[in-house]
Amino acid sequence: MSGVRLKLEHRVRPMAGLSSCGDAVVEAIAPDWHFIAVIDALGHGPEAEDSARAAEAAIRASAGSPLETVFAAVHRALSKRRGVVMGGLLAQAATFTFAGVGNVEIFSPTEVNRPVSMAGTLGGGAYRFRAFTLPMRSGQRWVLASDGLNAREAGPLITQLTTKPATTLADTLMAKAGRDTDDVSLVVIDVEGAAS
Ligand SMILES: [Mn+2]
Repeated sequence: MSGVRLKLEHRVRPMAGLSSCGDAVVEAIAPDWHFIAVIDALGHGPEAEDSARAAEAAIRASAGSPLETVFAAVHRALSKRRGVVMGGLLAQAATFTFAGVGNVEIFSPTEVNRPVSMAGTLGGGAYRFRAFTLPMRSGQRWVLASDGLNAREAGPLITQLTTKPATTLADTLMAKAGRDTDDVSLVVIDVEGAAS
């Protein structure tokens, strides 16, 4: 993958008072194919966790496939379970592709326009798929998060902590922008060693 390295720092926690979690961060790798996704199953508790695990298994089973195929595989895997929303970044060669379905957040580096997630739910009813091709450069920091993270609070924190280690950012986001009323998941992706 042309010398590029993605350094990930992720956090996942269930909503206050619950032990099972319907959010998940998934990293799946195949030759020239590195996918990082945030999954948020509808609702909370064990059934939501079951959906998140089924979605993760579907991603792993389709590793190496085009992004649209991965989303379709997750959709099919959840036909008898609760639906999920999902956003993911696929790194191939020196390019990212983002796709999202439903309410998931992506925070892009300042010089890159933020792609948008499409309406819908995987596994539930219909969904729209659209992939965005994005530049990959050394020094970029991307953040994917579920709606358990308050995006209006998270955005300024990401800017303020731009020179801090990813662990500091991830911990601060959880502490200051994580909602107690929902499962929370986030992943900080630092791009190292790509052509800039
Ligand atoms: Mn949520």
